[in-house]
Amino acid sequence: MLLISDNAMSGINNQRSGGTFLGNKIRTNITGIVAIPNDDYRIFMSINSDNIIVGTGINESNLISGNKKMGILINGDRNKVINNKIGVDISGTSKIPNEGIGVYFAGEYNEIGDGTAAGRNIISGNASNGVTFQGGGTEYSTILNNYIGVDITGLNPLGNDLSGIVSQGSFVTIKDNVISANGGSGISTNGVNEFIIQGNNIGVDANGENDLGNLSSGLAGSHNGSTIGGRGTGEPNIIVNNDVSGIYLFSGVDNQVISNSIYNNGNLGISWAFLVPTTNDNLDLDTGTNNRQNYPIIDTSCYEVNNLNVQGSFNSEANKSYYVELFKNESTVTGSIDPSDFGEGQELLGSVIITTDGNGDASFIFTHSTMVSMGDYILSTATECTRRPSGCRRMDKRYKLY
Ligand SMILES: [Ca+2]
Ligand SMILES: [Ca+2]
Ligand SMILES: [Ca+2]
Repeated sequence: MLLISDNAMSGINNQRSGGTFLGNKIRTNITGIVAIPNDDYRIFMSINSDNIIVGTGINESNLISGNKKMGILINGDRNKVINNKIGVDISGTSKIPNEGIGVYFAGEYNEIGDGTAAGRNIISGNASNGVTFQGGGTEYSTILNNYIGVDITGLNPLGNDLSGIVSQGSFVTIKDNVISANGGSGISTNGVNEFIIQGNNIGVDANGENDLGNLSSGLAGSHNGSTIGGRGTGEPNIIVNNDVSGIYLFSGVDNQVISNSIYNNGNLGISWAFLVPTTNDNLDLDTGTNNRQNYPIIDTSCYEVNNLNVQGSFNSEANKSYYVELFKNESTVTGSIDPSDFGEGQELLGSVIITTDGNGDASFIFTHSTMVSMGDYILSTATECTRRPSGCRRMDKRYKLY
């Protein structure tokens, strides 16, 4: 174990390929509970090469906290950052902020966390973003099963001051993380493409229970062709309690939003248009964010003896198939019931696939046998099946169940 503190330059600056760094404490004292003050404006670890492993198993975790700039900077491929504490103390329960980003990487096949609980990084308490990736060459990199903005238990807030993850690269998978209690958005994107966001708790603790909302949106920005959630086991995200929207996309097309639990966010569950709902247009010829996909209309919704029956209609592009998902919002989750009559989707009830006719029209009937409560709201989304789909979400107070 090394104590790497009070250096005039980077704690470690690796220009070689290959290597492992284990059990170090960087910029803290030997007990790992206080930062060592100094005037060093360098970073802990600069990796300008490939195939470096930072941390592995028990007792091999690095403590990377209290630095004047970033915690870890990676400009290379196939590096692994596993089981480190970055921006927190040795116990993982209080902040020792790095003054810059916790982990920054540019390069392909980099791994932040390995998907296991043992390999999880705690990336919290930093004075900037938790994780930032950038550039055109971030393909196949993964951010798996980390705690970003919460403590080592996953239950208490230790937010990074800005966003949890800032994505300025493409083809990155963000899966099974807790991304909560950060000062900006949970995930912020900027003109990126084809990234996958699945199985994350965004704005809530590791158990999916207590409110640890991010102070902006759950996911906000500009991106194309992304997959947010999915129909497979473990693929939907929980996006709740965030101060602005659940998902707030400024621009970009072909983003699919499937089967996520989105509720109790300050504004809309999903916003394609600067925080105001989009309106439907005949044949859905309009363009813009996610091509302003039309939403389904719930015409009737009735519930008796544990049987919910929903009948709806839909108009979009002619002769295409759409995947309609039906959600409910519990009446007690007041943050999901928006003044606009549009809302959020707390619990997925099920789905139907419909095909529009030559006029772009389709109708649907959905039945559901499990319990919904009087006063709950029913809402729906539509996602195009045949190409990279779009999604939209509507809750209408008229279909409150009495
Ligand atoms: Ca809301
Ligand atoms: Ca439209
Ligand atoms: Ca359209």
